[in-house]
Amino acid sequence: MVSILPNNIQIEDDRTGINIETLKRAFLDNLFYIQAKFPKISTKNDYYMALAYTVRDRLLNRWLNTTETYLEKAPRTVAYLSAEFLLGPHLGNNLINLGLYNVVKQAMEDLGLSLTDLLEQEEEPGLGNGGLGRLAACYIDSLATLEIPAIGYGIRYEYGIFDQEIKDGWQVEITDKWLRYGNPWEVARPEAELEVKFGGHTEDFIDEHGRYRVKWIPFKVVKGVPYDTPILGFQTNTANTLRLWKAEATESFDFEAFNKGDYFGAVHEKSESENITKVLYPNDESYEGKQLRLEQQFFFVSCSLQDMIRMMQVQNLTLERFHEHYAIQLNDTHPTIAVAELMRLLLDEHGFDWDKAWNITTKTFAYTNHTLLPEALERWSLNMFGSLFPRHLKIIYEINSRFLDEVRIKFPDDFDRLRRMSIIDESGERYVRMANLACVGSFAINGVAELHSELLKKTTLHDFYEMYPEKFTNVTNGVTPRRFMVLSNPRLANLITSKIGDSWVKNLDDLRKLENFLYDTNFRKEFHKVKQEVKQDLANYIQTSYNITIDPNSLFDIQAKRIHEYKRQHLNALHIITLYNRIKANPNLDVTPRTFLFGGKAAPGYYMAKLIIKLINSIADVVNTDPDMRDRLKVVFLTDYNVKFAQRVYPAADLSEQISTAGKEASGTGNMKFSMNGALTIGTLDGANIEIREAVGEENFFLFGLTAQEVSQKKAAGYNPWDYYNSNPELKLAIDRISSGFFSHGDPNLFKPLVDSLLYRDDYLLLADYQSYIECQDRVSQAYRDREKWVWMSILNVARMGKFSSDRSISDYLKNIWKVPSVKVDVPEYSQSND
Ligand code: Z57
Repeated sequence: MVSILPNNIQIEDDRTGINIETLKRAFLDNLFYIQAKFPKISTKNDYYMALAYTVRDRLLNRWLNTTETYLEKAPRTVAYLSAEFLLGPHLGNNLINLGLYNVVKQAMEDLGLSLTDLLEQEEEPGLGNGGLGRLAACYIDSLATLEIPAIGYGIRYEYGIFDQEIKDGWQVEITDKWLRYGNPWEVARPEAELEVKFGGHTEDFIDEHGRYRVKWIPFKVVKGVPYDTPILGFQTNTANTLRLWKAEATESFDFEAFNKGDYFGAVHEKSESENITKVLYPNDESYEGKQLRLEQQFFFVSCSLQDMIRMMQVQNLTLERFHEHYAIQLNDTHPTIAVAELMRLLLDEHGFDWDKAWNITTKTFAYTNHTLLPEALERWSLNMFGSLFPRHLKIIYEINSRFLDEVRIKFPDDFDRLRRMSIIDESGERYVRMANLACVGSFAINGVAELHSELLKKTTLHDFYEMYPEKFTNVTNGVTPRRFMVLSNPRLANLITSKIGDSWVKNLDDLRKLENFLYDTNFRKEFHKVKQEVKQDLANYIQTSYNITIDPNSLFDIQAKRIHEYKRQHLNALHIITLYNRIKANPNLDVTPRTFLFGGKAAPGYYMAKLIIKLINSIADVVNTDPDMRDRLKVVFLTDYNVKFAQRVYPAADLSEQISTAGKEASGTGNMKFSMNGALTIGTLDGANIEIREAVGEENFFLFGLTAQEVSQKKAAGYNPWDYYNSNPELKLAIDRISSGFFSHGDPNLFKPLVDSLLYRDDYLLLADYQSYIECQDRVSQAYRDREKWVWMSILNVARMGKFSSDRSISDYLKNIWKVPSVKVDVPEYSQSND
């Protein structure tokens, strides 16, 4: 292939060389020339930055050659549109994917620095809330690893998910200033800026060919500036691009206002525009209907679609083939306005007629649904939507009217069905229903685990399933073993590799080979030793950061995820209280020592979730200091749970809590990360738990609770939580302990809203599942006493997790939805002559 460099330019060895001396020289060079520091006056951050640039330099060859290959070959491309990418720190992951982890570690040691310390220094880009955002990050990793031409499009939030602090047991939110010290992983591309319109009105006109056309005269125009980050695959040359958009004011706007002599007005306009990408909305699975959020969605969608069109024009491809060139995945309904925006671009800006534009559009988009919770389904007030996007509303009306004609033909005289399926909700104040738009505008619709996809067809999207059964499919979620095994748990990864080689990192099914070592006592010992060492690491960390001593020989029982009533962190709390009560009643009871660890953020406006955090911390205060416990129970709420911290937590777990009410957790992905690291799961038949249990074997999984079907039957039959409260003394005592003020310094009011919600509503059936959960936990405690057996089960969990690699998920998307072939990227060898 042709070199992308002009002949007379050499890529310097200091920027590409990977032997240890070169790496050290390059590092010091970057420290000097980029950070403008020398070792004597360097901060830890200077060292981090110097190393980050050294690693980035070694990515650029692959990145630019990938870009050039795509430009030249114009291959079919996946565009993954997501309002969130919860990436986590880049440095460690890039070292793993480049295969440079060990040599760089050594190079740093030679210079008297610790790689672990430098990795700690990175502020992670927390551009997401939880599962959905982290899934997007795993998927772009796998797309690059599988050498698929792909681009991730999203928003460059200036403030990502808030940092959590705990004050007096309550969550306090602190703004996440992640860009404070600069971001060495991104490259701004101001030359590729685009304009996005908002508000105003439309005008109809007849064009020079006598055709009816529409013009959108906006109220304001905002600039979108792309910031690109390379996403390198594991041990491949493919480095795809994550393109995140930042909003800026247009010069023309400033200009107009300045001309009127309105200096403050101009500056105000500027900051208004830039507000669009200021901050991530911190709600996971509940939607707020805020105008700025809708503006964010349209902003990044419009930028991304215009960008794709522009790219095709550069490549001399006709837009008639847009759907052949791009497969666009809508990550939930957040980017769904793309259906209307692509129609607008094709109709108004590129002169297509309706049928042609609609044909292209509906062959382009595919939609992933991530939840059945009604409160998470997006619907925008028609007034707001119409005043921000007058043209899109008209387009949606037209889509809807044609769609409802189709429904009428398939289901004559079924007026209720028409009302339910309409993209416009007309039952009261009028709304645009984004899930309906996504279903109508996409050629594929998928849920994220088997059960979830089945329930979608039976409930939330039932009408759409009857209308378009062929669109529906399942893609069970997966997670990347690079970040969540190799990087986060090097001890385990090295042990595995020493037994079965390293092919499992790319072919996770190869972990099955571990089953051959089950009968090898030595291997089981080593496996157990690794788990204990990792637990010791976490114990040390907790000792230093929280000044709480926890015992690595106790059972580490961990629930780490967003705080939500359906995830039932408070059911876990009821178990802790039950154990506490048992020991109080019988201080010499022979209990299995346990350490309960919690981590997770509550949405700032979600009062009940914040109260659950306060409850856990209040229980911890009592349990951790009660001498009767004799250190047999410890409870720690780990502050500010994020990707960086998650990487410490998953490896150290013995028990993974996946205890959502059946039918509520679409998939879960933390469940996979724990299991891959050898934790056993206590869980309900919900989301991907079901498939995890199938994979690891039911004898290696602690199952409890009602099934999704039983849950809905029980609710239909009129569920009464008091029946359970009154008939179960342990349950009653646990709840009474909370309501009496035992955990709140005698204040019976503090937790009253929580207790009342359980006794009077219990939407998530904690009381119905309590007994089953407690009995299951008793089996867990028994099982942990037979450590040989436990280790056995733990090894089987690791060995049988192949299915849950995001590489498998992406292969499913490719085969069943995207149909995008892989493309090899060649990277020519440049001069390596300096050594
Ligand atoms: C989110 O993190 C998820 C669903 C949503 O609708 C929103 Br909004 C945010 C999560 C689900 O709760 C998980 O069960 C799932 O594993 C994850 O998305 C990825 O699919």
